[in-house]
Amino acid sequence: MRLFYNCFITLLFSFCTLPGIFAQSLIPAPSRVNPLKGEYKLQALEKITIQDSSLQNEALELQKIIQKRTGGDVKITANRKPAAKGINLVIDSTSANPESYRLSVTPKGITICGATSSGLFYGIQTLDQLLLGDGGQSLRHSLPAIEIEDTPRFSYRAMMLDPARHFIPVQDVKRFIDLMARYKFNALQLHLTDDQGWRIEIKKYPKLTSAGAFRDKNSGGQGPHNGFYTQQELKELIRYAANKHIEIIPELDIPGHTVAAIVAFPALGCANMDTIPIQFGKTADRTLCAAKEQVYAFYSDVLQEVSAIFPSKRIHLGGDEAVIDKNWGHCPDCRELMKRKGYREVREIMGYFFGRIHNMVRQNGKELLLWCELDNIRMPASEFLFPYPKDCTLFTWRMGLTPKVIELTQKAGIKLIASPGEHCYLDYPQSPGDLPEHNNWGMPVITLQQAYNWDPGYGLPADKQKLISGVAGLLWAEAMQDINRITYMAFPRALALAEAGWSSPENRSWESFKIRLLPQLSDLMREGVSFRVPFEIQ
Ligand code: TNX
Repeated sequence: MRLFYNCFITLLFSFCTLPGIFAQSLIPAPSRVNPLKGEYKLQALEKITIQDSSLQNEALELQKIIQKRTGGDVKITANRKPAAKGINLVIDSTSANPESYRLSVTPKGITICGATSSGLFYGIQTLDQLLLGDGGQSLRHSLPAIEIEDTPRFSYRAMMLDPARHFIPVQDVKRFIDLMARYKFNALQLHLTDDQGWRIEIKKYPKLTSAGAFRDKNSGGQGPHNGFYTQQELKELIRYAANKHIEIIPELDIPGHTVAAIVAFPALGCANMDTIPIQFGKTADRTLCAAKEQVYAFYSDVLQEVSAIFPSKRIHLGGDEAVIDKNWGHCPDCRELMKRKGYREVREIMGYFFGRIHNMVRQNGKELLLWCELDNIRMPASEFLFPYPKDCTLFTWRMGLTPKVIELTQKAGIKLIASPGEHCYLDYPQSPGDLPEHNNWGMPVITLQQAYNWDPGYGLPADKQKLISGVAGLLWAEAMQDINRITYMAFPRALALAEAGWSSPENRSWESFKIRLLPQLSDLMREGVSFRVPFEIQ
């Protein structure tokens, strides 16, 4: 009898993760959904009960959701004992995964039980999506009884914004954070420095922003080419994101993508580089000089300030697309360095450069994140060199190279975040002929279906994918001038990515996703979020 019962429950669970009336708007798909008998009448909903005031932030999030979805005003009360009525928010720390939760709706009341406040927050987002229902009505009066158990597949689920190329005002970043939180993303990477702008206040070097953050001299300091975040603004943004259970990770790209810094402080570049034109705002093949002590002293100061602003344990320092032969290969100081160190090839300087920088990162108590560049590898295999240290995390990004990068990082014991060009580059067009209107670097199309049809673990056996800690969707902004364009490019592909990062492969299917997407699109439209209507899938 018990066996029969277990089989029945298993069958029911697997049935219910397929498109069905019970979970018709849930993105990302939860681990288990179990429909129960009856419904909960929302008119009876008067209060949210929390165990203690440490859950006040989550209760306030839920209170806003209830107001928005039902029109009702509910009180928040703190009480050790769960209440017999209303919604109970509780912590059950016995769960192994800090982000997991259980949500149960019965005719008597609603309980959300999180492993931590993060798990609870995700349970609240799921309840929000249940209240959205099929998206067809704006206010809801009842909820079907249901039980949901949910745990994320990956612990790192990120989006990257690029205010360096076009500045994004703080209130727009907050709007984007709100959207990320709804789909259970937990990290926002901010690409703060590049050829087109230096966007973070550094108190010791005010010229970085006075010269490096304003590339349009004719607009009175306004507009998408100009602007930077003060340290105070960043701290406020970090606090805002933390309330939405999102960690902000700063990125300062080095040694390439550094024109804005070199414009402010020309001595940071290699000597005798006048042959490479430097035009602020345009990508130029300039890099930092790897031989000058001044460069290391400067970044030591910068990293100290950045580390103090961001509580995140991680800092991203780029490492991509550095045109080293043209710079280090021709710079007398770098050639002298090569001689001193006995290097035969220019690319060996990269190990020296990041070796020194990485020590500074460690001294600040942070973990180094980098874009993985296979160009840095010396071939053939007999001379094989994978120059990344064990205690960094790499991002795989170049088109088609991810399986190779997984193999290499696995061998070297290095953690990996998956953001391959062919699925995660949300700056690429979503259909042929669609935006962006200028396509300087020949971007391929990434349809919603292509963004969705992706297993970040590449179907590998568990032990071969255990170092993959998550996914990241990238919104490079050379061609995005404001938040409306950013959300147009991000959505709905970010929902596909959210599901790749959160849901297990056995709970995912394109057919089911297409159905669950529709209520989400109505809701984004109701909220005035600009997104691309994926008319090709209907
Ligand atoms: C490559 S991805 C870059 C970015 C560009 C992007 C455009 C990476 C590590 N570097 O600097 O913005 O392509 O798609």
